[in-house]
Amino acid sequence: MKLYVYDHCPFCVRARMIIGLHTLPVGLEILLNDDEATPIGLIGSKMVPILVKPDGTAMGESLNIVRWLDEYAGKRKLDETVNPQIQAWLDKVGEYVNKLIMPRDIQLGLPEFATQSAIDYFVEKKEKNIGSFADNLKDTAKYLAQLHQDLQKLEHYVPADRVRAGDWSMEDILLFPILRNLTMVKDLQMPHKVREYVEYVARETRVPLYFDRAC
Ligand SMILES: N[C@@H](CCC(=O)N[C@@H](CS)C(=O)NCC(=O)O)C(=O)O
Repeated sequence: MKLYVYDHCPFCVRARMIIGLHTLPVGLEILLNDDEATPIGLIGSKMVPILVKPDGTAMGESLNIVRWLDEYAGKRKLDETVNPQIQAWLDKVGEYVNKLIMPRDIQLGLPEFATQSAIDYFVEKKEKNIGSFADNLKDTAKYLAQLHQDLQKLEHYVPADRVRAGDWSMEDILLFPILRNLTMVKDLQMPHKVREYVEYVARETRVPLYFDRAC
């Protein structure tokens, strides 16, 4: 099987997590961000992740891929329960987190941005949603102050103990990809338990973090 992704894509991380948890034989293929032909040829839209299954058919939509792979692996690992507090936290942080993340996505030397045209494609598309990357970078301190407050709240209900006990949930599939992307923000301070959670999940799912290249 093959999974088409961008490294920075949080939806793709969802699929990578379940592959790592089950150690499934799925090859990772990182597309250039401006490659429209490959995803459109596979699923009819310019969107990743895309899973190509053993029968050669292609499947889009991260949560469908996650559930399909969890089932395919034989013994399901994921509980469907999602703590409403975690969902509310994700909704709140989701309002501004891309302003910290997207301008940094293109500064990390990721394979999907190996060409200038791939970078230009991303910038043009995403600035329509979040405004100028340069302006957002200048506002880093403001968004980081808000994020630090929100992370302090998350510290109270981050499910670090549950995952340590080997119990995995859809909640982790939703939460970890966002926290993983935040590790690319240089002055980020993660409260103790949140950091423990992120590092543990990264290890168990084999999805590396960005701490070493934060900018
Ligand atoms: N609902 C989709 C969303 C996937 C998605 O938005 N992927 C982004 C990358 S993070 C994408 O491919 N966007 C097209 C683009 O950036 O041109 C899913 O869960 O798989």
